[in-house]
Formats: sequence, structure tokens, C-alpha cells
Amino acid sequence: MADYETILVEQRGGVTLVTLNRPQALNALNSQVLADLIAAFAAFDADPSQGCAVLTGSAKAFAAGADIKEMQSQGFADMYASNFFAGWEQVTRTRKPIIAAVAGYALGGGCEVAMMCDFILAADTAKFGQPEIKLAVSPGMGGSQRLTHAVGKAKAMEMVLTGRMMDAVEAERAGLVSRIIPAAELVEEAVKTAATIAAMAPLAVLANKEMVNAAFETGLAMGVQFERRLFHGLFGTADQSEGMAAFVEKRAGTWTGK
Ligand code: CO8
Repeated sequence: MADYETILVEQRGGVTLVTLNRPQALNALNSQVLADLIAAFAAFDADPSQGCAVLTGSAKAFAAGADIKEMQSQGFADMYASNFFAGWEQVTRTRKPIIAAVAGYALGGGCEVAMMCDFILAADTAKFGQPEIKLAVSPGMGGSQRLTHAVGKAKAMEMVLTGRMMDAVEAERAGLVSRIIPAAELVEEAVKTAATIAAMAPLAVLANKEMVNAAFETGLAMGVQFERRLFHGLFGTADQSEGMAAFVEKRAGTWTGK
């Protein structure tokens, strides 16, 4: 497996576990982290033995934001010309699912990257926030949009205007995270959840992820149409014949990814 500077990558069966590893900066996201993550997720997407990924950080911080020290000396011209942060959208183009397993701080860019993943599992220690306004800037990696989609305008507006953090209980109640898990079991439970997904028929996993995402990117009529087309398309796969035959014959299905 490739060597990365700022992340650790290991395969656990069909699950790729990616751990942010800049403990000295609470996993602040700099350009090296971006390059490492893009390479790791591209390798994960291209590896047919891998079905689902987990992105996690440390017990103290998933990630405490974009690297303020890297951005400090940048001016408008540098940021605009380099389209700073645009590379992060690449993470959302990963076709297989990525679960964010968040313990401790997920602030600014850290919260934004967690929200780029397909769903968030939160440790009971998790804290989510968009505190950029305190630095006289704003979310820049999609946070103002994805947080608003996830928790609604009232909470999103309060969080981005005040920089207030949300704990795990509030985040679950608001719909930002799918479940809360005791911190000591977070990674193990996230890998187990990812293994459940990795054991599904691979084409069905891609199609199901794509259609849920369409709910955020299109209107209802287009989204339902998109779902229907993908649903029809899955009836062209060998795994659909196998899955339905296995059900009728009361046995487990075995998938070819065809
Ligand atoms: N960037 C760089 N270094 C960081 C960051 C960060 N975001 N967060 C923490 N660190 C560093 C600290 O500087 C410190 O380093 P050192 O030991 O060298 O001084 C080390 O990590 C440990 O941090 P603390 O000593 O502060 O740890 P505490 O436990 O006291 O506090 C906090 C933890 C509350 C998380 C605190 O570190 C903090 O407030 N961090 C900053 C949080 C923040 O503001 N994040 C948002 C950053 S901006 C962003 O993400 C998106 C900007 C979008 C701009 C769009 C432009 C296009």
C-alpha cells in the first residue's frame, strides 16, 4: 500500500480505514492532507476488493479545521487564482461509500469534510462547529450549504453566525449524524457498519448512494425519475438475478459485481 505523509491507510477485509494523522495540529487539513486523501480515495475506488471506506481522526479531534497557519498569509488573489479548497470536492466524487467516524472536534473544514462523507457516525465526545466567522472568514468547503441541508436554516444560521459548537446528542437530534456510539467503540463499530455495506452487491451499493445523493442535487420529480432509471438498470445485472434467486431458495447471495 502507498505511503502517505498525513494519513494512515489500512484494509480490513473489504473495508478501507483511513485515519487522519497530524496529531500535533489536531489533524488540521492542509494541502498535503488533501493530496493524501485524494490519492487514498482514488485507490480505494479503483480496488475491486474494497467496498466501503471509513474516515476517522483521533480521540481528541476528527479535524480542527483547515490549517489556519497555511492560510494566514494568503490574499484574495492567491485564493481566487488557485481556487483554494476546490480540490476537496474530489472527495465527494468517490463513487463507493465513505463513512465519517467522528470523535472530538470536527470544526470548520473538519466538519465540512465529515459532511462530504456519505454519513457520519459520532462518538459521544464529538463536537461539530463552523467557527470560521471568529477568524473573520466563512466556511469555504461547502459547510454553509451542507450544514443547512442537514440541520435546517435555524440551527445552521446560528452555528455559522456565532461559531457555537453542537455536541453529539444535539447533532443526532438535528439529523447531522446517523448514530451516537461510545467513544471507545467508535472505530470498531464504524468498520463493522462499513463491512455490512461492503458485503452488499457492489453495483447496487453505487446505485443506492447515487440516488440518495440525487435528493440533494435535484428536485423531487427529477430525483424520483433518477431513482426509477437506476432501479430499472439494476435489473440488467447478474447480481439482481442471484439476489432474488437466493432469497427464493432461502440461501445467502454471492456477488460477482456484474
Ligand atoms: N489550523 C492549524 N493549527 C491548528 C488548528 C487549525 N485549524 N487547530 C488547532 N491547531 C493547532 C494549534 O495551533 C496548536 O498548535 P501549537 O501546539 O503549535 O500551538 C495545536 O493544534 C493544539 O491546539 P490547541 O492548543 O489550540 O488545543 P486546545 O485543546 O486548547 O483547543 C480547539 C482545541 C478548540 C479545537 C482549538 O485548537 C481551536 O479553536 N482550533 C481552531 C478551530 C477553527 O477555528 N477551525 C476553523 C478553521 S478555518 C476553516 O476550517 C475553513 C476556513 C474556510 C476558509 C475559506 C477560504 C476559501
